[in-house]
Parts: sequence; C-alpha cells; structure tokens
Amino acid sequence: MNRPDIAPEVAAARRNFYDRIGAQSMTPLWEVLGALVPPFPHSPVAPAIWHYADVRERVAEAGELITAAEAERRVLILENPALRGQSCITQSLYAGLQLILPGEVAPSHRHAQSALRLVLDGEGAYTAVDGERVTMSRGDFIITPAWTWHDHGNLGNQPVVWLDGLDIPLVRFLDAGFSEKSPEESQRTVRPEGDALARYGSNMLPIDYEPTQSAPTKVFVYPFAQTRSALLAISHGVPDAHLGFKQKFVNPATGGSPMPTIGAFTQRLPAGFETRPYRSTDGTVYVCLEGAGEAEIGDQLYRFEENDVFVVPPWHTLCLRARQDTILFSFSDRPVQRALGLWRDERL
Ligand code: GTQ
Repeated sequence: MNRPDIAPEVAAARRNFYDRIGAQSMTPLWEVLGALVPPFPHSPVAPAIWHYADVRERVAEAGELITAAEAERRVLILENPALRGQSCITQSLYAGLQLILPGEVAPSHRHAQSALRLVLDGEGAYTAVDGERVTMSRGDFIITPAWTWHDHGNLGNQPVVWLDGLDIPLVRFLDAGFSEKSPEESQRTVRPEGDALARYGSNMLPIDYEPTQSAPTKVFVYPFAQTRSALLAISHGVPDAHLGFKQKFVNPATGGSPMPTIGAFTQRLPAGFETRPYRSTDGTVYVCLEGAGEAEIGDQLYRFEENDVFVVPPWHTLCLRARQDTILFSFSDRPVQRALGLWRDERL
C-alpha cells in the first residue's frame, strides 16, 4: 500500500516490525488488502490467439519426434503468454492441441480431471469412454468426465488433431488430483457406437436413471452436424446484441452443464454482425469452427479464421465481428463460478 505521507521513522519502525513478524511466518494484511480484495477482477491472464495456419506444422513436427504411445498424450500445450511455465490458458483451464497419427493409440487412463475434445483436423480417429467408442468428426464436442477410462486411436489414414480442454489448473489448485493407467492399452468396447447418445440423448432416459444435479452427462459426444443444424434453425429474427445466436451445451438428463467444472457454448454470428461489448468473470477459450472475423479483447484486435483458438481473460471486454457467417465453440469455468455464487457478466 502506498502511504507517501508517513514519516521516515514510522516507515522504518514498520519495516523492522514486518521483518520480525516475517521470521514467524506472518505478514501485515494492510500492505496487501487492496490486491487481495480488489474492487473488480485484475486477471494476470493475457488475451492471446493461436492461428492454426501458424501452428499446424509444429503439431505435425511433434509427430516426427515422439510416438503417441511414448508420449501417452502427444499434445502441444497452449500456454497463456502471461503465465508461461504453468501449463494453463487461464488460471483455471488448460488447453492443448493433440495429434494422433494413423495406426497410433493413446493408451487408456483415467483421472480426476475432466476433459473435452473439439475435433479440428482430419478423420478416422476415435475416443473411447467407459467402454464405448465414438468416431471423431470435425467440430464434434466430445467429453471424458472425471474418473472415466478413456483412450484414443486412429484407424484412418490421416493425422487427426483436436483441441483438448481440461480443468487441470483448477484440480491442481485444490490439490485433488488422482490418476491411474490401465493395464490394457485400448479398453474393450462393451457397447456399440452410438449407444450412449441413443440411450441418454434422444429425449428419453433409461426408466430407472435418476442423475444427481451435478452428475456429468452420459452423452459424451455432441455431434457437430446436430449442433450446426440447430444453430442454423434458431438463426432467425434479431440476434442477441451481445452474443449473437448463442447456446449452452447441457447434460440432457439434468439441464445442467455437461461437466461440473467446465461449461461449453456455441454461437452463430451472421456475416457482417458485430456484437456489443460484453464481459464476464469466466475467462473463456474460443475456437472458430466456421467463418472468419475479428475479436476485440480489451484494446487488442485479433483476426480469426477456421481452427484458430483465442482466449478472453476474465472481465475483459469482448466484441466479435463476423466477416463471414461464423460458428464459434467456447468453454470456461462458468459452472464452477455459478455453483459458488461468483459468476457475473455485464452487457455494455
Ligand atoms: O487425452 O487424457 O491434453 O490426460 C492432457 C492430459 C489430454 C487426455 C491432455 C490428458 C489428456
């Protein structure tokens, strides 16, 4: 705290006191109170963008240096430029680009961290979750809830790249992380592909199924074809001035978030549409699935195209401009903040 008015002998006495209590692992609140309890969020997170055209070659190079089996997960972490060395894109979220080459397997494991995948490039890979495989197509939003066995493989003839989003920093903050490797590299499938979506995602539920409110969804793929046609079908009338046509993904059995720690969203911005300035307390990672445009984050302007990933820090003002018809996917820690009564947004 800056107190320019205090006498030098008072300042010296205080410094002497701070040194003595410091030796007893104590420190005065009044020197840090303003930073501890700020009037509004001052995030250390910086806005940033990763242009897929610039990084795809680096992702491909990783494929020449290490196998998926040796790496366990061959991922280039997208590190927030203001938080280098911390393996995070915001203070609570992790993001990375995962590559799997034809014939490769990323071996089965499970962990307390929840994960999502957003498929960006290539065809023929699958993710297996709790005994069921899903073929990964571009734009598909796939989840592996906490403590579910999961492995990935590529049965096709193209490299496949997807964006991973995990709550790794949040779980690390809570020191609540556990993980386990499976003795079997690829888990045995016990249900045919499509079973979970038919059973839990078709406006019906198994007759005795009663999920708790925060239970993760049993539907673990939200196919882009369905998301896209739904977005097109609701894109009539006047778009929301701050969000365009924006939807949240839900657990169809509860209406809650697909996972308790990570919320996911998608929005369509018609060509030429420009959103009014908007901010919220959940720092958010965006992916451009279709179209192109500009994101103005605070005083920074970023041009985005397909497969570009950008991060909007907490309480930073965002304006989006669509140069073409644009579809964005995004994810954040909003369900955590809402559960704790912390989430706020502001339409400017
Ligand atoms: O696919 O299970 O990017 O465990 C980081 C940690 C992906 C995964 C990551 C993981 C995974």
